[in-house]
This record gives sequence, C-alpha cells and structure tokens, in this order.
Amino acid sequence: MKTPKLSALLCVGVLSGTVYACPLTAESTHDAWLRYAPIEGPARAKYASLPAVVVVLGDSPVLTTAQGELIRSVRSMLGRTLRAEKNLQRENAIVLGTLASIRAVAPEFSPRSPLGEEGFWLTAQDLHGFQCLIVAATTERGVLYGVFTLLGKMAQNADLFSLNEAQRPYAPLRWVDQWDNLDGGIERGYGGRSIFFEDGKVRADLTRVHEYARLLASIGINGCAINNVNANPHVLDDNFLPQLARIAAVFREWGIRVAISVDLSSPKVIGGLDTFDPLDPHLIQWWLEKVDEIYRHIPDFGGFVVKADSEGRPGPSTYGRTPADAANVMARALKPHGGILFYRAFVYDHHLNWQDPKSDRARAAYDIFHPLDGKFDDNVVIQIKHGPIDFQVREPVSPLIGGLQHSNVAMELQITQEYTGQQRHLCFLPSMWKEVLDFDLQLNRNRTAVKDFVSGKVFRRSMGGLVGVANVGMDASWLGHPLAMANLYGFGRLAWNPDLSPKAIAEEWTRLTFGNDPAVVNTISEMQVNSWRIYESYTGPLGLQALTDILGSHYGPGVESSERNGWGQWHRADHEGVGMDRTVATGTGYVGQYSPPVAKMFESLDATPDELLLFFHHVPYAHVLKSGKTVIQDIYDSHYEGAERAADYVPQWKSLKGRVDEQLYLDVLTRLEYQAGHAIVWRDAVSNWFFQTSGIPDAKHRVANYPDRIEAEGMQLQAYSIVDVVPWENASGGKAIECIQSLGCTATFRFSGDAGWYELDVVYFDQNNGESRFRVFVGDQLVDEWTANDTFPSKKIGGDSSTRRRIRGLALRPGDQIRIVGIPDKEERATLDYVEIHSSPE
Ligand code: GCV
Repeated sequence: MKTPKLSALLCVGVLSGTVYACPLTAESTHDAWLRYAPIEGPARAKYASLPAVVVVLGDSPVLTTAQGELIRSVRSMLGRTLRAEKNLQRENAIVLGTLASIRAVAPEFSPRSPLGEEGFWLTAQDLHGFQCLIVAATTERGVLYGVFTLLGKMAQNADLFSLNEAQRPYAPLRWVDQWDNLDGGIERGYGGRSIFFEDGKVRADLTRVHEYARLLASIGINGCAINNVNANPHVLDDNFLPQLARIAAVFREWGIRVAISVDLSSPKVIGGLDTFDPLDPHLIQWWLEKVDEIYRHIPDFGGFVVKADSEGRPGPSTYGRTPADAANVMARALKPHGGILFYRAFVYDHHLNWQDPKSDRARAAYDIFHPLDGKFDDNVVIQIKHGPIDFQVREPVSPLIGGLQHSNVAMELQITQEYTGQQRHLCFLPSMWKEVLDFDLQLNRNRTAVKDFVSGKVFRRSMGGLVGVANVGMDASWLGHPLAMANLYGFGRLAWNPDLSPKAIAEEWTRLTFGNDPAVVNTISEMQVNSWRIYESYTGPLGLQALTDILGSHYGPGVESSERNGWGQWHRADHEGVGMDRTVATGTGYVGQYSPPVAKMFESLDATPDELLLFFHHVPYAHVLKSGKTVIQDIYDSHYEGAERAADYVPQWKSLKGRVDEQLYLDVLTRLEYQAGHAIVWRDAVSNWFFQTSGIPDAKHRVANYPDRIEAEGMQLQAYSIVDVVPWENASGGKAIECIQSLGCTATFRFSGDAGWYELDVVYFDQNNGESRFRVFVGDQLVDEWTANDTFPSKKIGGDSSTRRRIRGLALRPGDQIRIVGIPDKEERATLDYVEIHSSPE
C-alpha cells in the first residue's frame, strides 16, 4: 500500500451543467486540502472581477506569509499573479491588515462584533471609493486565518463579493502534539518517519516542516509540541536548543508556537543534579536557568508538555510529591516568558490488581487530579484524554473534564489512529469527537457541554482548548492513508468551531482535497461520515472497547490480551457474561465521578445507552438491549453488519473511477479492499471467541459456519505443515499451514461447485520480517501471483498479519484442481489460512 503522488485530478466532465476543475500539471499530495486546483468553467466567471492588487498593511513575518499564500493560491486557482502593494491604490484591491492598520487609512472601518485575539472579518466594502475585499483582524495571526478562509471559499467556488463574515475561534489553545523520537521514529505514527528529527538531530532539510506548518495554520492551529511525550531528556541538551530554534523559526512564519515534551528527570539525567525532587532548590534553579536558555534561542517558545508517573515515566511520586508540585516548578520558570506548562492527566498504575473487582484504571485521572484542583499555577493546563482509558473506539467522556473548577484544562484527542485502524482502516474521527464535545456533563443540573469546559467558558478560565496527537510523517500523504487527512483537517475545524457538523467538515475537506464534483463530494463524505461507527461495529461494539492486541500493536484482534494483567483495560468476559461493573452500588464506583444527573444515567442499566453498556455494566449474554436484541446476538450482528458495510466501501469508491486521479484511485482502492478483508478477520475472531466463551450460537447460523471456505489445513499438502495459531481465534479453525522449504510448498484442493464465474479469496499471513511469494494455479494455468511485502505491524502470524488476496473473474468447472504454491522468505513462511470461493457472475 504505497501512496502515489497525486497527479492531476481528473475532471470528467459535465454534471448538472458544470465543468469541474482539472489541473493541467501534476500536484503533490503534500498540499492536502490546500491544493487550490485551477477554477474552470462557469465558476471561474465569479472571479472575473477579482481585484488585481493585494494591499498588505504591514510587513511582519505572519503578514508576509498571508500575502504570499494569497498570491500563490490565486495564481494556482486563476492563473493570475496579484500585484503586491503596501498602500491603498486608486483601484479596487484585496486588503489585508490588522484593525489598527486599516483604521489608520480608513478611520470609519469597524467590525460589528469584537473579533477577539485571533478572529477575523471578511468583508466587501468601499474604501476611498474603491471596491475592496478586506481581511481584517485584531492580530496578524487573525489576518492569516482570514486569508486561508477566503481562499477556502474560492476553492469551493463561493461568491466573494457579498462577503460579510466574522469568525473567532471557540478556544484559545488549538495545539497538535507529535510523538516524534529524536532518532526519527514516531511512537504510534503510521505515516513514515519524523519530519523533524533523524539520527538524534533536527533534519537539515525542513521543507516538510514548512509544508506542515502551512497546513496547520490553515486550520487555525496555533501551537505544536514536536517530540514524544515519552521524552528523551537530550531534547534539552545545550547543543540541541539551536536546532530546535530552526524548527521554531519555520513555525513562527505561520503563527505557530513550538513546544517540547520534557522528561521530569532531565535535571538528573542531563543536568548533573542528584535529584529531580520538584521541591529541591537546586532543581528549581535548574529549570529557571534552562528555561531562560531556551528563550534566548526561541523568544516565542510555547512551553512544555509533561508525561510523568505514567507507563514507567519518572514523576514526582518518586519523592512523594504531587503533580501540582512538579507542574508549578516548571510553570514558574516559564511564566515570565509567557510559556505554558501542559501536564498530562494520563497518570495511572499499569500494575493494577486485576483480581480486585474494585480496581479500575478509569478512575485514576479523577482520583489523582481532582483533589489537586486549585493548586496548579495559572499557566498550567491539565491535558486530559477525552475518555478515561486511552483513545478507544468509544469511551464515555472523562469525568475529570468537568471536575476541575479552578484549573485550566485542554482535551487531548488522537488524530493518529492508534486504536482505530492505524490508517489502514477508514475511520473518520470527527464523528466521535463531535459527540464528545457535545456531551452534556450537567454541572449543577445545567446544560454544560464538554466543549464549554474545554474552551474555559464554564469556569471562566482564561486558557483551554484542544490538543490533537497528529503524528504526521514523511509519507507523501502525511498520515499514510490519503483519506486519513480528513481527521487532521476535522480536528482543526472542531477546535476552531465545535458547532460544525461532521458532515459539513467531511464535505468541506472533500471539496478542498478532491474538487467540487458532486458525485465525488457526496460519495467520499458519506464514506467518511459513516466510517467511525462502521469501524466500531466490527472491532468493539457496546462499549467493549479494547478487543485489540493491547500488549502489542493495538491493531488486529486480540480479545483476551486485555484480561488478567495489570493494564486495566479489562472487559471481564467469562462464560456467563461480559462488561465492567463501574457502578457505585456494586462496582468500582467510577460512575460516582460524574455529576449527579450523569451518574444517575450511567448507574442505571436501563438508562445507560447501549453503545456504552459494557463499559459500565457487567451483564449476562442474554441481557436484552434497548434494540430488543440480546447482548450476544448484538455482538454477532454488529460484527457481520460492520464487515459488510466495510466491504461496501469498495463499490462506493469504484463509482469514482475516472473522477479522481487514477493513481490515487488505485491506491485508495487497494486500501479499501484490504480493509474489507481485515474486517472479516476481526468479525471472525471476535464472534468466534464470544461463541466459544458463551456457548450461545448465532441465531443466524453464521458464526463458525463457513460453507464457502476451504481450510488450508484441510487441503492436500506437499511440504507445507500444519501449525496452531495463537490466539486461536485469529485464524480460521485456529490453524494455518506454513512452509519451511526454501524451494516452496504446495497446497491443493478440488473445486466442487457448479461451472461458472467465481472470485477466489486467498487468506494468508503477511508478516513484516520476510517477503514470501504465492502463485495460484487452476489446473496447470497460472491465474495469479504476488509477493507478501506489506509492512503490517507484526513479525508473527495472527490478527495483525492476516490479509487477503482476491482473485476475480475465474471460470471454474466442477473438479478443477486449484493449487497454491507458497515460497517462504527469511522469517516469513508463506503461511496460508484458508480459501473462500464466491460466485461472481458479473
Ligand atoms: C506516547 C498509549 C499509547 C502510548 C502513548 C500513551 C500516552 O498508552 O499506546 O504509545 O505513549 O498512550 O498517551 O502517553
């Protein structure tokens, strides 16, 4: 699944009387939603009277960026190069400037409502008798945001000359975090290597950083923490700071402040102290001096992100101190410079006693941070993951978000799809984030949505917002899957305006990324908008969450990996029932961390929504849901429906052939075909596991019943040997066949159906430690061959590496011999699971 370059987006023609834009030159996917394709046809006429001049009132770096962006993008869309001027001319113009600079030339100019620090006003007005398109803002950064909005409107072919639109962001902090390591790897990154670091240094060529900063600024992001929260102390080395300054200089042009994640033990590891006790005076002095040194290199440095006492990271608990003690020491060093200290509330014990029915990882953040409310300095922000566990496909909102009245909070969302398909499965996360942002925490029985806590509105905090863990990489499409960039786009849009609907965001992103062809916009945005629920339905319905291999990749199925260990992601399934009892009455008491009305809802089995039922309650498999189905039948049905809906992406995408760039079309098609196959791996693993554990059969007779399937271990084998797969549910029948003969092995069977056209699915294991080859023959005729050379996240056979090759259009006759030859490579043993044959008359 290699991502091709996006060459010209094809335009097919005329739909509803409109010709859609067709760029003549090859484009780069680096531009993502900022591609600004040429505007052709009737839409172009809308811009015939666009002024020829852009007047920029000021010369700060950010204004210069705004001017450059406008000129570059108008040239790209209209083929015209605007003339840049510094003063109003005696002609129509596009005017960019702060309110102060515009008022200096037009004193009567005034927006109807306050724009705040980062808002902007787009307005078409006469200035000195000439028609002007004005982008005005309080600050230069606001002007830049206004320019991007104006350009986005043009790219979507909107009318500009009746413009009168003011926008201001919902929350002041709109940051992204990158989990980049200094060696160039990215923790939970699926889009290639770091754009910032390589071999322990900042990259010499920062072109991709520049492109990234442009993308981030275009969606209103104003801060970026560039290294892994599992921080390497050497990021603070004296000789590293000038290197960081190079990155900060690139971001500065785009109005983005750079921050870094720091390890709390740095003063000891790199600073020569014998302690990192937050209350030690030497320690306090060390941070003061280190922070001063940073600001000498980076005057607008954003601050620090801290992960401490979490998953093995050092923290204040070493010295019996609290997170507030640790946070405040660093915050005080940052404060005189305007820096912020983000302290992550992802603090929990990963050696929990799983045998204790009262222990519960979900409780940890609230238990630790709520008692400290009011003890954090005012430039500390508590960075809270949206759910109490860890970016699962569905979790309830973290109760800590409503529980810190006297502290600044920011909500952490994960753009990189760690638990949601790792950019190999389509999963549009704004659909989930929107539900989270709108969730009513009912403080004091009033309507108090999550978005109003995180923006700081509810408790009148001056700071607050959203932090998205992005983890883009050097991959041409940034995140590894061309459609995954909708998540980064959607994050920025929701951070700016949480009242936008997922549908509106998906449509906007599609228009900007693929053009305005209605068939393309409707198809892609519909695929996106449905994809989170589809992914949930075949990986973790009913609030089951972590059914993936939580001890390894967090990718494929691994139903039992979360049980009976200290990580606390238990779903407590046994032969009688499933779910975590988190009630106050009989469970862990987690429910009691919510406000009384919310707690009342989750405490009650009847009032808890089905989609979160098993997060809050342990129930028998025969428990009847609000839908009228039993829990067990719902688990079966949702996995089957989910896998079917995932398969349906393929024809949906195929309907766009000829409407999007051919290479991109093929790349996405390959990914969707893979996803359809892997959704079946998930479906079968989870439903067979629950069937075996519960002993309750599927009322629709699908689970463990595969009439079209020929198990590899049941074929006639030459040199292949049968192996058990662990865990058993990750292979059909629990077994596979592997080849250790370097010359290859053969598995043969006879087709026993009627004569006709068929497609053949060969399910095999593609590990990342070898490139086996496969050849498929019908009789003596070679009908397909391929190399298993993808890079799935596993060296073993199992749910991560199980994949499917679909061979279409085979004319089979009864008695035909089908032969698969597997040739192993290195550690990969050309392992086969099964073959399925489906009639396919088309
Ligand atoms: C950066 C999860 C991830 C870790 C990540 C951690 C965190 O546990 O699996 O890779 O560490 O969250 O958010 O700190």
